[in-house]
Order: sequence, then C-alpha cells, then structure tokens
Amino acid sequence: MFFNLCSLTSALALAHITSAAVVAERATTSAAPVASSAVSAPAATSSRKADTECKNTAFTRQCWGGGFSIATDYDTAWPNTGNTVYYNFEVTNTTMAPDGFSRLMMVVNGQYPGPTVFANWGDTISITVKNSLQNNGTGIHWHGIRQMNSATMDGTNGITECPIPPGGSKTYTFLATQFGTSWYHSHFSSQYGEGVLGPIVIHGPATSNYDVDLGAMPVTDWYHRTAFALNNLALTHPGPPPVADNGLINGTMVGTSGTGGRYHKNTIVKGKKYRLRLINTSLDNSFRVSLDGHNLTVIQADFVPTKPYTAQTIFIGIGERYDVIINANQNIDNYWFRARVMTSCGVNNNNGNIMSIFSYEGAPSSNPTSSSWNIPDNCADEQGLTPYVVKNVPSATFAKEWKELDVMASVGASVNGLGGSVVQWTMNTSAIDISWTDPTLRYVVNNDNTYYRDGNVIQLPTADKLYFWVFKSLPGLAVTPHPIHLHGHDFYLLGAGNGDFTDPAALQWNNPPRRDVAMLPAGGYLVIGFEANNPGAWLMHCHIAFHVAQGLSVQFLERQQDIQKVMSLGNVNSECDAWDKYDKTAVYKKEDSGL
Ligand SMILES: *[C@@H]1O[C@H](CO)[C@@H](O)[C@H](O)[C@H]1NC(C)=O
Ligand SMILES: *[C@@H]1O[C@H](CO)[C@@H](O)[C@H](O)[C@H]1NC(C)=O
Ligand SMILES: *[C@@H]1O[C@H](CO)[C@@H](O)[C@H](O)[C@H]1NC(C)=O
Ligand SMILES: *[C@@H]1O[C@H](CO)[C@@H](O)[C@H](O)[C@H]1NC(C)=O
Ligand SMILES: *[C@@H]1O[C@H](CO)[C@@H](O)[C@H](O)[C@H]1NC(C)=O
Ligand SMILES: *[C@@H]1O[C@H](CO)[C@@H](O)[C@H](O)[C@H]1NC(C)=O
Ligand SMILES: [Cu+2]
Repeated sequence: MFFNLCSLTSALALAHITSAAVVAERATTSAAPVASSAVSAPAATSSRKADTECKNTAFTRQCWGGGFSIATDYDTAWPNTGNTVYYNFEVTNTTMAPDGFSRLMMVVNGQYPGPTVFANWGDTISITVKNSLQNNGTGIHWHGIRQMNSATMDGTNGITECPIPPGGSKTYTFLATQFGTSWYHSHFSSQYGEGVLGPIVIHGPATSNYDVDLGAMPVTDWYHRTAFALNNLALTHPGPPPVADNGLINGTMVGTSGTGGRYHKNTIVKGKKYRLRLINTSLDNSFRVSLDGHNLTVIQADFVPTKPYTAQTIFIGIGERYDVIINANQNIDNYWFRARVMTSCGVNNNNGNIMSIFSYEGAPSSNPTSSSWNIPDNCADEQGLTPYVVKNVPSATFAKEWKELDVMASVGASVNGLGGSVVQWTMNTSAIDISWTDPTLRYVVNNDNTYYRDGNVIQLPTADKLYFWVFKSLPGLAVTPHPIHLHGHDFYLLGAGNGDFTDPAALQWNNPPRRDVAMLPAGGYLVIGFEANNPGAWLMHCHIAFHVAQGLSVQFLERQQDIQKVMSLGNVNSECDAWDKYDKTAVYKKEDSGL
C-alpha cells in the first residue's frame, strides 16, 4: 500500500513519500473542506522532469512507476505488465433514438457509444468481435493505436484483413505501448456512421495534475438518415456532403423538435480538477468546444502528451482527440458545455444548440443560463501543441526527397455499378478502391507483387528511413479542409498553411507536434514526416467518412520484405476464405471505396 490520499492534509506530508523531483507539486485533493483558495496546483512545467520511480497520484500525475514516467519516449519503451484485458464485442443491427429520433443503428453490445476499452499502459488488449449483423461485413480499427509489429490487428478491411462475415468473429490482440485517449470504429464503408464505435482509455502518466478522471466524451455530428443511405447520396450527387441533423455529446442530445433525448450531464465539485477526454467521432463536422466560464487546459493531443496550455475554446477535427483539464473554480451553478460546428468545414442543422451540462454539486437542477465565450468560427487546427518528450527532426534530406500528394475532387466515370457520374476524391490523381477479398496483407502472404492500381499502394522499402509527404489541396469540384489520418504511426507535423507550399525554410524541425490526425487546410498544404519503423500495410486517409468512401486515401506498404519477420500472416488466408464464402451470396455489394 503506497499511501492513503485522504490522510494527507498538507503539502509537507508529501515530501517524505514522493521523490524530490515532484515535491514542488501541491496537493489539489484534501479531505478538508475545500475553500476556493485551496485549489490549483501549478501546472507541470517542462523544466521539471518526473522521477521514474515515483507513483502516479492526483498530485503526481507525471509519475507512473517502475522506471516509467511522462518523460518516457513510448516509441522506444513501455512497461511490460504481463497483464491482458479481455473484451467481447457483438455488433448488431438495432433501433435506437440517441436524440429522441428513432432510427436503425449498428452498435457494439447494444449500446451507443460502445463500451469503453480500459487498459493500463503496457497491458495486452484482447478483444473478440462477433459480427451479428445479417447483411454487412464488419471489422474494428483501433484508431491511433500504433500496432507496432502487429499490422494484422489494425482492423482495416481491404488493407490488413478481409471483413468479418455475418456470423463470424475475430480476436484482435495488441499491446498498449501508448497511453491516453482514443476510439475504435468500424472501417467497413460508412458503417461507423451507423454507430459502430466507442472510446479507448489507456491509463498512464499525464503532464498536469487532476483529481478526477471523468472519462471519454465523444462528440459527433448526427444524422436521422442512415450513413449507408447518405453515403450513397454523397457518391452520386456532386456537391457538399449531406447536412447533419444534430450533434451528440457522449451519445445523447435533446431532439431538434424540442422533444425527446436529453442533455448529457456531468456533476463536479467546486475546488477539484477534472480530466475530460474529448474525442471527435464525426462523419463530417468539426467542432470548437468550450465550457462557459471555464478554461480548458490541454495536456494531450491524440496519444501524444503535450506541455499544458490553456484555452477558452479548442478545435477538434474528425478523429482528433484532446485530453483537457477543467478547474472547477467558478461559482456553484450550472454551465453549458458547447460543441459549436465550424461552418467553414461542415454544416449542421442544429448548430448553436449542441450542448451538455456541467453542474456543480449544490447547484439547482435547472438548465444553465451561463453565457458563452466568444467562439471563433474557423477551420484552423489547434496551434501551440508542444510534445512533452522532445524530438527534433533532421531536415537535411527534405529538399531532395519530399513527395507530393495532390488532393482533388472530380466527377468520375461509373464505379462499382453505381452508373452515371460518381463523385470521387483523389490522392495523387487516383481514387482508392480497395478489394475486400484481396487485402494487401493477402498479397504479401501469397508473395504476389502485382498490386492493383486502385489500391493506391506506395512502397516504403527502406528500414527506419524518414519519409516526407506534402499534401496539396488543389482546386477542383470542391475545396474543403480534410483531417488526414495515418495508421500505424504518429507523424511529425512539420507545417501546414494556405496556398501553395513554397517555403521549406518555414517548416518546424525543432520538436514539431506529433500526432496521428492533422488538418489539410482548404486550398492549402500540409507537410508531414515519419520513419519507416513499423513493417505493415498502413492506410492514410481523410477521416471525413464521405471523402474516404469517395477515394481520398493512399496506403503505405512499409518494408514488405520485413513484414513476415515480425508477425505471422497465418490467419489472413483463412479469414479471407470465410469472407469469400459469404460474399458469393451477399445481398448487398460494395458500392464505394470500401473504407
Ligand atoms: C438491419 O435490419 C434492417 C431491417 O430489419 C434490414 O433491412 C437491414 O438489411 C439490416 N442490416 C444489416 C447490415 O444487417
Ligand atoms: C450494409 O447494410 C446496409 C443496410 O443496413 C446496406 O444499405 C448496405 O448496402 C450494406 N453494405 C454492404 C456492403 O453490405
Ligand atoms: C459518457 O458515458 C459513459 C457511459 O454512460 C460514462 O461511462 C462516461 O463516464 C461518460 N463520459 C463523461 C465525460 O461523462
Ligand atoms: C470533428 O471533426 C470534423 C472534421 O474535421 C469537424 O468538422 C467537426 O467540427 C469536429 N467535431 C468536433 C467536436 O470537434
Ligand atoms: C483562464 O486562463 C487565463 C490565462 O491563463 C487566466 O488569466 C484566467 O484567469 C483563467 N480563467 C479561469 C476562469 O480560470
Ligand atoms: C503518383 O502517381 C504517379 C503516377 O502513377 C507515380 O509515378 C508516383 O510515384 C506517385 N507518387 C507517389 C508519391 O507515390
Ligand atoms: Cu476529406
């Protein structure tokens, strides 16, 4: 037993049980009645290194123990707990009404959002997914999980696996080498838009202290028609994507006609600090979130811990996550938490009303009357993200080696039997159109190098080489911002901006943000780099569900020659045989990119 938190009443009491490196932290939690002046330990600062042996508590969040801390570079080291956490997921087709409007959904274990996967840093996670849908394949992608040497567990149909057929199941087993917040979702066409998604919380150290972990807070746009129907519309009708009917915060919202549904509510206690794990699980909308009267202190972006910084509002692009700390330092009352849709990157019919409630213990049970911060309406990604673990990127080879990936929309020829003019989004002039029957890892296990053109395969042959990519958003049918997401890696975000990319000197090489999603501005550019240190087949795509369905993706085949040295592809063919058998008589056929 380390110590009993409640027995601590002064910062002095800490000194003898925590290491010298962290004694500067003051307790934010105490058993004594909390006066408003007793709040607020200073945020962790970059100059103070967590001691590797101290334990993780409310006021020593930088610590973890066993030689690990917030200062550990998780790309190269993680605890080996030897522990495995097990989950059983069943995907079903069901009717639900998250905002009071009943519609068909597809969900995990009968709930939306699906169950949260909890693990500790260094645990093995083992999740058996059973497909109990009648008429769709499925598969679960563990967004942001690096899958170091375990590409077969990435859950990306057409790339790393065949879909799981109705009645079938697959066990995904992988190591939690990172910690923080993420989510899982189906990658079977637009199926995640029907509800096949849920949070992932991996406990680990943090760059700033808090008392209570409120858990995951998924924010999403919400549609009253099904995602498959909307996706079909988007494919066959040139123009902006369908307009969302509402938004959901942690799976719920008051109905747009004023009836049905409810506001999600969190109860907080004055004087305490709360960690909130924000996840944008949208199909199309990006949000700026804020809590009336309160700051949000960002401590982590995607899986990457950042030096804490404070903001009134935070932009969350699709697929992006921010872990924030809320200091309950205001008057005992009720406050609106707002998710405002940024109209320059998506439209929502209920914008301005997508809210949840933070209620101080002791406040009346009425709805808040709080006023909003001034919320800017733009589509600009968060700035000022400084990774806690410093990594500088060598720039010497950039000028010679960067490769361009142009992004553009056009009306293409008939694809997948849809006939007429089909809207396509291309990367390097080609819309991806993967084969569920022949995922890339099936080519690898069968030693077949004749990848089909529409697979948009880019080979990364050289071990540990730093590869650079410059995305350019070119004028075409439409110019909109795109949240670009890479599987299997955190990338270095070296630069992004409006207009053409002309000035390599303006890129950031000193400790640039690292993450797995970043915004490509409309008509602008995005520059990223990553090292080929994880053999496998990794999708890189726009996370707007309609755009990836329309082709906006490439895949990296990283060190093909090494893949079978670091993992077994033994199940790939047998899983695919099960899919092939179903596919022969399937009622529905693939009508988009399949992703
Ligand atoms: C879900 O159920 C509906 C109505 O019962 C059916 O039309 C549809 O095909 C089912 N979808 C899947 C994927 O099983
Ligand atoms: C998945 O099921 C939905 C109906 O629930 C259907 O509209 C869609 O075409 C199906 N897609 C595939 C590829 O099975
Ligand atoms: C969201 O809902 C889930 C399930 O009801 C709950 O466990 C979780 O704590 C909620 N998240 C927040 C931030 O309230
Ligand atoms: C989610 O991301 C999408 C796409 O970037 C964006 O339009 C939407 O506003 C984001 N939602 C939140 C809550 O940030
Ligand atoms: C928010 O942060 C700013 C800058 O750090 C600070 O001046 C302000 O007092 C904070 N407001 C609240 C409500 O904590
Ligand atoms: C883009 O496509 C062209 C033509 O197929 C190809 O030669 C080039 O290598 C591709 N670019 C990248 C970055 O793969
Ligand atoms: Cu896009």
